[in-house]
Order: sequence, then C-alpha cells, then structure tokens
Amino acid sequence: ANKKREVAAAKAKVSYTQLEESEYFHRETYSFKEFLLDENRTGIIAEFKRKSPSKGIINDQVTVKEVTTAYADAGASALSVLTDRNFFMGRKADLIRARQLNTIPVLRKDFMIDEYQVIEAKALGADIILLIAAILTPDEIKKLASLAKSLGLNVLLEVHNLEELQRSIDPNLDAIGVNNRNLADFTVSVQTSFDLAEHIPDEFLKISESAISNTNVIKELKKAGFSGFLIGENFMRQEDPGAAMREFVK
Ligand code: IGP
Repeated sequence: ANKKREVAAAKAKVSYTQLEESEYFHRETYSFKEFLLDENRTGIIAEFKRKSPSKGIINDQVTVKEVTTAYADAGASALSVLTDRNFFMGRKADLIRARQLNTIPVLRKDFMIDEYQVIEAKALGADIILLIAAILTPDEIKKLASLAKSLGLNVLLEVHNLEELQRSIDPNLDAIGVNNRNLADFTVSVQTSFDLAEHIPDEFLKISESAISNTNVIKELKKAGFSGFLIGENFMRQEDPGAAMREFVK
C-alpha cells in the first residue's frame, strides 16, 4: 500500500498554486533576442539531449552541469534542454539544473500542448518555450503564446513547411524556427531553412534547427537572414560535447 501511495504521489501533478510559489516563477527572464544578437556570442542554441527517436541513445554518460556550462563558456547564445521523458530521456530536473548553473537563456524543449506546461516551464526556470506548429491549431498557438508572453517567456514557434508557417504566425511569437528534420520520416535537409527564410516576416527572429554540422552552413544561413542555430546531436554524440562545441566555433 505504501508503494502504491508513493507511485500515485509521484504521478500527481504539482498544483498551480505550488508552481506559482516557485522562486523561478517570479524571476525576470532573459531576452532571447538580446543574447542571439549579441556580437560576443555565437548565435548557437546548444542542446542537451541524451536520446532521440531517430538515433536512439546519443549520450547518456554526461551531466547537465559539465555540458551546459561548457556550452555557455564556448559562447552559446542559449541552451536547449529536453524535458520530455519518453522520447528523449529528458527530465524536468535537467532544466532546473541548467537554470541554476547558467546565466544565459534556457529553452524548454518539449511537446507543449496545454497551459499547465507553459506555467510549469516558467516555474522550472525556462526563458523560452517551444510551440510546434505541426501539433497545434492556430487557436492553440495563439492561446499558449499569449499566456507565455504574459509570464515574460519568449516564444519560439517551430515549423517544417510554408503551410504551417502561414497558418501559425501570431504577434505573440518572438522567433520562428525552421526544423530541418522532417518529423514524418526523420530525413534532414538544411535546404528547408533556405526555402522558408524569405517567407518569415522580418519582425521575427529566424532560427534554423537540426542537422547543422559545420560552420560554413551557418555562414550561409546568416546570409539568408538567420540569427539562431539550434545544434544538438553534432555536439552530444561526442564524448565531451562542450569540447566539441569549443572546437566547432574556433
Ligand atoms: C537539434 P540536431 O539534429 O542538431 O540534434 O537537432 C534540435 O533541432 C532537435 O532536437 C529538435 C527537437 C524538436 C527535439 C528540433 N525540434 C522538437 C524535440 C522536439
């Protein structure tokens, strides 16, 4: 019976009141834009990712501490931390840890579908949330983005194609990320970013996500108007992801 109670307690959601009592819930967030456009930083949003549906285990030997602090030292403009457990082996505690240890913006990388998760993101110490156009209706995007803004969170909308982009544009978004990975078949092509660049209105920061493996691509993406580059696997698959990023930006 004790065991049962423990399991039930672990499953129970933290109440809204408890979330709002979190110290981080009241912090002032970092500006995503400021860090992305900072000349002394790289524009790279460096990701902590142990596992993915397309690759399986990428790296489960490293700690949030060693990786995220090394990323920040190497000039990351922001950190991306997976909190999804099922597909990515992420934990909410990873996000809290990244927040505690770093003074740059942190993106909560997860499948956000309801308001609870947005409030939770703020309580865990996130500065940025991800909204994925492929899994949300325009109304849901509007609702979640405006809640996020009201909490001071920055909003990154992820799109894969022109149709998703056009139906999802909303004034509460700060940044639009083009995911170069096709979620239907996991194929990757950076060309997706080049194709969509001109369709993203100038008031939004442009981010290119996934499959970025060399600095020449970043140069070309910058020319096309991108100011953010989300990189996970290329660093995480190395034994020392922080050293990999240092080498990459050298
Ligand atoms: C990073 P890569 O190819 O550098 O590991 O990609 C990031 O773009 C990818 O992890 C990602 C993702 C997502 C993960 C993009 N959108 C949505 C989970 C959910």
